[in-house]
Amino acid sequence: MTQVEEYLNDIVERDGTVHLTLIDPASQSPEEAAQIAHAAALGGTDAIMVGGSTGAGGVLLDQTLLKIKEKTDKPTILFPGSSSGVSKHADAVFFMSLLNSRDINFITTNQMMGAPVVYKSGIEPISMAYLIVEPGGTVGWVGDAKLIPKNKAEIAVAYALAGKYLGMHYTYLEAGSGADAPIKPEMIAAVKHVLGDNKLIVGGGIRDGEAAKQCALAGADMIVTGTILEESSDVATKIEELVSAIKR
Ligand code: 1GP
Repeated sequence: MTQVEEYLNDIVERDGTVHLTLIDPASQSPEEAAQIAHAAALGGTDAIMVGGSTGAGGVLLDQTLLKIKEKTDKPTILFPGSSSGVSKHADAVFFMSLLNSRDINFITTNQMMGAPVVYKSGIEPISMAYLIVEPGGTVGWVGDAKLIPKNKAEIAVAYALAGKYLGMHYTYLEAGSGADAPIKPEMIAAVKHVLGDNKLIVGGGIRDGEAAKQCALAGADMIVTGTILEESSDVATKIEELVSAIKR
């Protein structure tokens, strides 16, 4: 385990739950992304995830990271949709495999292409099982996921165990960006129960403090919010609402 992973795990120990702010480089200019990151840091977020399913690589990704780093010293963690989502300007990368994809590209091939870039750049890989649950949104479609039915906690549990036995430290239950509702508490609780000390991230469709709190109470170690911040006119206040709902 190294720096960023340790930093996140320490916050889970201390505060109960981590808040992660997701910024998709394709959704705004690098300067606007940096403003969101700055406001999110003021509001109490713990780290900035950077990535997206489409158009989130290359110069735009590099510039977005550089601008974010000018505005905040919170760790930046890549959330790549493919091998093109890797940038040397980040602190860490969620090195993830979309375990319920039908397409081997999202299970091992992009990982094979991205791994040498991660190795050479020295950014920290954090191994993660990525699981997409209904409705799945854009990432479900792009990743050709065989979506886990939202009421079938046992399927999510079986995938989470497989990820854990394969050695992945983190498990991400994803409802899809902009989902109409977050992952159900019953599924979160069942997955956390088998994960034990392994960390569980939950995201997709979390729009307010109450929803974030329900996820945290059910067993999520980390909460991700993206869309609501892009839509908010006062990001710092929105983050404060989310953070105060999930921290001890
Ligand atoms: C998407 O889970 C994240 O990968 C965040 O979802 O945009 O709905 O917050 P939202």
